[in-house]
Amino acid sequence: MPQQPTVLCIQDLSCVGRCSLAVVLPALAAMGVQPCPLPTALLSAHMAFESPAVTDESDFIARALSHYDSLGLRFSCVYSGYLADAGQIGLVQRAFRQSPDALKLVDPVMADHGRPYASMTPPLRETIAQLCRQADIIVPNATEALLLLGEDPAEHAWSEGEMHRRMAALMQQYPLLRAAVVTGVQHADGRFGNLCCHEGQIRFLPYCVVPQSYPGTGDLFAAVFTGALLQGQNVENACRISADFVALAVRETAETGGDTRFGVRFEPLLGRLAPAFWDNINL
Ligand code: PXL
Repeated sequence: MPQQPTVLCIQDLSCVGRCSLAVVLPALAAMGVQPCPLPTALLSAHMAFESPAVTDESDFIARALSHYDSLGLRFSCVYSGYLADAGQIGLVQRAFRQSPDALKLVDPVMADHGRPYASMTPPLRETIAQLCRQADIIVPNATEALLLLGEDPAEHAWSEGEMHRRMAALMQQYPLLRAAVVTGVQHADGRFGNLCCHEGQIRFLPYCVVPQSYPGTGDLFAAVFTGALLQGQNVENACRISADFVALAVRETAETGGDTRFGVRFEPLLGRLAPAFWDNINL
C-alpha cells in the first residue's frame, strides 16, 4: 500500500452550520487521505448566526505544535482556512516550518460577495496576505483575490484581459506560489467559473450558477481540491473535481429549500468523493 497522505487542517470547528473543520474532515477522509484537525477556535455555530459561543484555542495549537515537534511528526500537507487573529497566522507559519516538505495550502478566508468579513480588519488582512506569500497554493474567492492584489474588492465582472493581468500579478506579487485557483469569478460575458493558474497556464473553468449562496462552500471546495491533489491529480483536474462536487451539493440542497445558514447537504454525497469515481469527473 502506498503511504497515506496526512493533512494538518488549521481552522475553526463551528459545531453548527457546516463550514470549516465540520466539512473539511469528512471530505478529506472520504477521499482516502488522513485529516489531522487543529482547531483554532470552537464556536457553537459560524458567524452568520448571531452571538455564537466561542472559545479561542490558540494556546492549545501552540502546545499541540510543540507536542508534534517533540514526536518528530511531519505532515504531507499543511492546510489553513479561517483564522481569527494575527497570532493564529503566526502559528500556521510555525506549522509550515515544522513540516518543511509539506504542501503549503492557504485558503485566505477573509471576504466574500465584494466585501471583507466584519472581523477582518485591514491589519489582519495584511497578515493573511503575508501568509499567502509563504504558500505553495492559494484558493481565494474572487473578492479575496482582489484584496490580495490591493484592488477594489467590489469589482465583479472580469474581462479575459483582466483575468490574465490579475493572475499574472498574483503570481508576481506572491512569487513562491506554484498555483492559484480563484473561485467564483464572474466572466464579463456573464458566466461564472473558477480561474486556475498553474505552470504558466491560465484556464477559466465555467460552472452553472445556482441562485442561492451557502456558507462553507469555499471550505468544501478547498478540502476536496486538497484531497484530489494529494491523490495525485493535477491542479486543473483537482479544480474540476472539487467544483463538480460543490455544485452537486449546492444543487441538491437548493432543491430541498430551508435556511441557507445551515450550509450544504453534502453528507449523503460523500461516497462520490472516493477516487474510484474520478474517471468520470462529472460527479
Ligand atoms: O466558511 C468560512 C468561515 C469559517 N469559519 C467561521 C466563519 C466563516 C465564514 O463566515 O464565520 C467561523
